[in-house]
Amino acid sequence: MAYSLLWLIYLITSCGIAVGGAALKSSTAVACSAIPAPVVLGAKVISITTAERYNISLTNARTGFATPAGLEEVTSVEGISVCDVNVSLTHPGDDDTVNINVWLPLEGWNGRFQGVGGGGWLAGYPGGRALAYAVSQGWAAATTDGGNISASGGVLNPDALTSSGDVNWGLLVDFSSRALHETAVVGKAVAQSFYGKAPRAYFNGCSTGGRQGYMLAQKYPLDYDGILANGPALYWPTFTLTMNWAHFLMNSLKTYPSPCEYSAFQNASIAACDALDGVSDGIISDVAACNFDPHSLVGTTAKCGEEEYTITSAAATVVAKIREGPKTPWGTQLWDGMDWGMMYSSMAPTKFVNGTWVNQPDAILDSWVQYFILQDPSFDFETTTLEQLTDFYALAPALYDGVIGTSNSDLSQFRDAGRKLLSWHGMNDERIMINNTIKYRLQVEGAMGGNERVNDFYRLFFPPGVGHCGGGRGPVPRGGLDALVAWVEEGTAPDVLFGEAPSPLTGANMTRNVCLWPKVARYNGGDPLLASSFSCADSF
Ligand SMILES: *[C@@H]1O[C@H](CO)[C@@H](O)[C@H](O)[C@H]1NC(C)=O
Ligand SMILES: *[C@@H]1O[C@H](CO)[C@@H](O)[C@H](O)[C@H]1NC(C)=O
Ligand SMILES: *[C@@H]1O[C@H](CO)[C@@H](O)[C@H](O)[C@H]1NC(C)=O
Ligand SMILES: *[C@@H]1O[C@H](CO)[C@@H](O)[C@H](O)[C@H]1NC(C)=O
Ligand SMILES: *[C@@H]1O[C@H](CO)[C@@H](O)[C@H](O)[C@H]1NC(C)=O
Ligand SMILES: *[C@@H]1O[C@H](CO)[C@@H](O)[C@H](O)[C@H]1NC(C)=O
Ligand SMILES: *[C@@H]1O[C@H](CO)[C@@H](O)[C@H](O)[C@H]1NC(C)=O
Ligand SMILES: [Ca+2]
Repeated sequence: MAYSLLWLIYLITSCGIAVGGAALKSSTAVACSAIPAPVVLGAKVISITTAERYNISLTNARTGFATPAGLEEVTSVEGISVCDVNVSLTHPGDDDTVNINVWLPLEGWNGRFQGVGGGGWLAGYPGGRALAYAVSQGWAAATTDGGNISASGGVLNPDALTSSGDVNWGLLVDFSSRALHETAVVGKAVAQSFYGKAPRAYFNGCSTGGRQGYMLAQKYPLDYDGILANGPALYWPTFTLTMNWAHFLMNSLKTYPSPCEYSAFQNASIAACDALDGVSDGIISDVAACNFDPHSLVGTTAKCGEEEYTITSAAATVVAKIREGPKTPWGTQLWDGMDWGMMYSSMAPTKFVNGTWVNQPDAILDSWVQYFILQDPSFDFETTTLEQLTDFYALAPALYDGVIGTSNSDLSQFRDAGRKLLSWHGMNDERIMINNTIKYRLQVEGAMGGNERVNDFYRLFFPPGVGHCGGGRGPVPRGGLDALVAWVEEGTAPDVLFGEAPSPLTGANMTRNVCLWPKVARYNGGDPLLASSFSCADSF
């Protein structure tokens, strides 16, 4: 009896059948130290290093979830043990080195692989902080430095230009797409070697990570079974310029509003438009109905503790033009603007220096102009004229849409292979305007049979009041990855994403279901803090 039970357990484990939710290693599995260098087409593997590491604890592990408080939720991870794998590769002719870091849980593998995306000019975060939480949840996970185009995510490395001052195309291609594909290839291959079984594969990213997810769906549609891609930095060449619009405005109007003045505009826009969606909950959900006029504040006093400012017409003009978005000297719209309700102080930050408020330039944007548009790292964006800016809007997509635009609307391979793309974008994203994502979505709908047919493989959600990858005032979607897994593996397509945040009015826990775009959450009466007081509808 005892003997046959043991035999049965042996049979089950040696066939790699999942027991108790965890997939066990199959008989073709190899030891961590014996994982072979994967074959990566178009690249040459320089090295593979592996090490078993036991009982790792981290207090600052990134969860990959958005949080009401800000971009990055961190948590403690305790006592995980992994096979840590680094694969370095290069592309003959490009003189580059791409480092890929894979963590494979030694116990409790859930049968899945997760590619973890980056942010700003960082393709990812090798070294463990980005992988530990996924591993603690049973995932094998990988991330890449994407060739290391930047060490900080803001300023680019000098080798973004070659020694002769040309654009380092190989490195740009690595960052844009190639290293993302290779991370999937390498991560899945080493997981398969180590466990003896091919994993299901998912991608998880926001901002640059969101762009990476869309790029994978467009260019490498077979790499992942499911892609979670939030707050995506699509149309990178042009949208990145638009992130600099507020800085340009402040410089050209020589007006640098303090965070307190910006807060007064944000509060007044919310006061004017909160109720238009049917419920005064401190959140503007119906942004299209909001016609706030910032000039209505001119002459009033913004007061924050001891600080007091009289709102000037110039400050109101800065805010009005942030909403409007960039225009040429002759008034043609260059790109979209930012909706009302925005946290301006994190989009157009100013700082207090020598008794006065000054611009706080954004290195991500400045380096895009310096290195890639002008190949002149010494160029001072602070002095840009509107004529120059208009030129940049023409040049940037002409030069770079093909490599990093992430705007190809043909997702037919992705769709036909049964892959799923889940995406949300905070309506008060203070870095990437939602119209950027809506523009892409409408392009895909135009190319691929309209809204409902696109919903079969690509679902999009716009949580009201939510900032860039989290933060802001509105309920932040939670559990997107679980929803994606259920969609891929059980076929249950999500119609809502569950969101939560402290109420901006009282701080009490507020829940809300974010509806599948273009549906909106209509208030039916009852407690506005409860998701059950709303239902998804065509209009407010
Ligand atoms: C892999 O690289 C990371 C840094 O990116 C390093 O912290 C880690 O020790 C390396 N692991 C192995 C097995 O070489
Ligand atoms: C794991 O590490 C913790 C401290 O980080 C320690 O208290 C514990 O004894 C370790 N467990 C094992 C099995 O080594
Ligand atoms: C990335 O580049 C920076 C600056 O050149 C350098 O300090 C850093 O060591 C590089 N990191 C890797 C992983 O190559
Ligand atoms: C805006 O409203 C918040 C409360 O939501 C408050 O803390 C802040 O002081 C207000 N800003 C101004 C300038 O009054
Ligand atoms: C977004 O696009 C819509 C439709 O074109 C437009 O009406 C709206 O003003 C745009 N919003 C912003 C903030 O630019
Ligand atoms: C602030 O004032 C100091 C002393 O006059 C000066 O050295 C410094 O450059 C000033 N900083 C800025 C940003 O103007
Ligand atoms: C908010 O309420 C939801 C639903 O009841 C619950 O799942 C969540 O844990 C609560 N969050 C907080 C911070 O209390
Ligand atoms: Ca409202």
